[in-house]
Amino acid sequence: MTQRKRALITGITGQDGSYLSEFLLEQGYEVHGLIRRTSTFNTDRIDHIYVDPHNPQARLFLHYGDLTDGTTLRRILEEVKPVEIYNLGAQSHVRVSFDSPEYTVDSVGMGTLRLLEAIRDYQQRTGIEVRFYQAGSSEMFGKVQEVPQTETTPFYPRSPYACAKVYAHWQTVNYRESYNLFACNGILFNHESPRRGETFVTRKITRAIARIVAGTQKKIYLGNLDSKRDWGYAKDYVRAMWLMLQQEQPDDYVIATGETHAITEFLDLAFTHVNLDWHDYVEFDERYLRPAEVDLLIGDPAKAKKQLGWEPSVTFEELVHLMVDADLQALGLASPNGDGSTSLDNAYIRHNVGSMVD
Ligand code: NAP
Ligand code: F7E
Repeated sequence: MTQRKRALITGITGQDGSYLSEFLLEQGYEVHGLIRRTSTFNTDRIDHIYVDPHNPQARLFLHYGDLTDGTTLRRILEEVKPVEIYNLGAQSHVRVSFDSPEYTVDSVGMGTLRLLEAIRDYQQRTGIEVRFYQAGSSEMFGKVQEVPQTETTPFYPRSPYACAKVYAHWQTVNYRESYNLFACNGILFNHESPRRGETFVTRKITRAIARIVAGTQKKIYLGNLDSKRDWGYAKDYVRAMWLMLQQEQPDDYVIATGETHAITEFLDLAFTHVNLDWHDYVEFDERYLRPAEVDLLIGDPAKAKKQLGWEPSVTFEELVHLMVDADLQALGLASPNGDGSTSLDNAYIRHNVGSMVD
């Protein structure tokens, strides 16, 4: 029997880590993930795919570790012997990175370097080729120097998080060029889903709407509503990560929809979906402002389309609706479709027949 391909994912408990795990398991991989020890459970997003490791059917395995702990990263690499590594672990909240800059840079920037060094050593000693994916971000474009942003647009990061991602990006390029490592940077624009962290603006809005409909919340407090983002669906974006590592040559790719929308447009679509007017519920709170803002992001995914055959499958409106529906359903409330189906069913299944969990 041929051995299963083994992948290691840092950040497996996050939004993308959970979707990527599902995707790789569907592709027949054995999946290993790095998890942090926390005083409360942090595996909600992957509990549904976890099987006890004593079970011969088990193909998902978890290992305690942290990107700030290089010794453990090396040990896990030796134990797991992965052929693909997806570096998704990060303190990923931009606003929080201004409050906790040192930790953010340590996990995002130095964490990537620690992992790259561990891979370089491992590959040189064993001769086993390891393919590496780095979770880069459109935040690296920050104060944008070009519209739309492509793989060649200069970076202008505007937060400790973005500065650390730029550092990780260039280290990844350097390890590719210096040590012949198969290393790819995905420059992913914002991608959302029902599993999006509750403090990012999209999920904060859709979760609040469900509570407003349920009568348990009256207002939602937000910061700057003027910024524009290129928002896609997370499940589409993890497929792009995998595609990058299946190419003949390593390269860097922008993954985006090519459309940009203001937060007010997200509010309009989301509240209208439940027949409410957002102006009646949204209040301003300056605590959510950032010392420096990224005003406009819009990516050009032409290279990914041409070389990877990748395209987004869910429109902006479908994304907003599927997120609202999922949060309504989580509270046991009916989706406005009224036929028992959800926008997620309608949007994603139409494009990608296959298993889905949300
Ligand atoms: P997320 O939901 O915030 O998940 C982050 C993951 O990283 C979690 O599993 C978290 O573990 C883990 N983590 C945090 N600090 C760590 C550390 N010191 N060591 C090891 N793991 C650590 O993020 P996401 O939205 O899935 O994004 C995945 C990656 O893509 C991140 O690197 C993010 O910066 C990047 N990215 C995201 C987007 C987007 O729009 N979602 C766009 C571009 C790039 P816990 O569960 O224990 O907290
Ligand atoms: O903010 C504004 C905020 O936190 C979007 C991360 O995944 O994508 C994400 O970073 C916009 C900003 O995402 C609130 O000022 C207004 O202009 O949802 P966000 P982000 O900062 O774009 C990139 C690509 C990543 O790489 C990151 O890891 O919304 N905004 N009011 C607010 N934002 C939040 N969070 N909360 C508010 O109340």
